[in-house]
Amino acid sequence: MPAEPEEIIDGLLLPEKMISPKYFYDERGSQLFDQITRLPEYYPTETALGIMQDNLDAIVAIIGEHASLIEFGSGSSSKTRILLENLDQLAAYVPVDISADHLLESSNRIQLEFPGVEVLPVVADFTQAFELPNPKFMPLRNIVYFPGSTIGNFTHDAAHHLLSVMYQEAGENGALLIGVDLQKDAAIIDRAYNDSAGVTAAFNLNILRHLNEVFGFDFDLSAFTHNAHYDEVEGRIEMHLVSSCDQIVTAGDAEILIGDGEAILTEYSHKYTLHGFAEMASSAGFEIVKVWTDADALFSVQLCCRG
Ligand code: AVJ
Repeated sequence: MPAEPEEIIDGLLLPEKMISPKYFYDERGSQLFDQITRLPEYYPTETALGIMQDNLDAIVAIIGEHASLIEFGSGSSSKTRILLENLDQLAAYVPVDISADHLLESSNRIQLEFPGVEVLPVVADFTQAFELPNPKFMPLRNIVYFPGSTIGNFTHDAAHHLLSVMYQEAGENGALLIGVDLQKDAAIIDRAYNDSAGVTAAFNLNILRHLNEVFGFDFDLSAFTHNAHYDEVEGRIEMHLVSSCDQIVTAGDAEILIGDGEAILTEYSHKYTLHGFAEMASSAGFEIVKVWTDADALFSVQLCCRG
């Protein structure tokens, strides 16, 4: 990850302080997120995987043979393996991630596991258009894969922009296979981000430890508490770190005053209605060809084609 303390300081000097959720994922943060995915309260991961398993034949048939699978974000999860194991004669697997170390390590592992698939990692910030590699075998179509409902981290404008980038990268005949978390009973969502074991709280606080370690901040982790709550009007989880006293945090020459009870926004996790997501996808050029959900309609996996 490029070192950008100025960007972080700018966010902390705003009237409504914020830190980008991309800073959650240092090594410890990735481990904690892994633990989150196994929590009984955190329904998205298990539900998404269940949807993929239950509809694997249909998903594989729609994607077809000789596709190139382009995964936005790091590709080491079980949601990637299930496709690599089942797609017919994949032309290539192209994981795209901004963090080179993590990307190259996990692509090496995937390459060893799937010697018959050409693995072509791309180090890039996928929120902007980037160049795709040329596989040895010409793919019949590109399938952009974005499984974890990471789209939820983006505001509606940014999500729309990201979908436009995906549209461009999908190319002629291309498609997008995307996980989208759905609006539902607020209590279920609140529980998923306020687990009883406190793993989400530790994940949230770890962002400060990460900033201390990499960018030289002096955050006192014991002076902040985790707060996550579902805003039904906005249709999103808003996750904050709340200061439990008046304090001054420094990084180099910068001084950041944080008041008692003041909150730093660390993450949005937007939940969509089927209609709301379809509208946004179509404004980026996509047509929704198929929507798969679980029996309780907690989560969706959607196939969007270039219209
Ligand atoms: C990885 C962005 C999909 O929004 O649910 C989990 C991150 N944050 N618990 C989500 C997260 C707190 C997760 N995403």
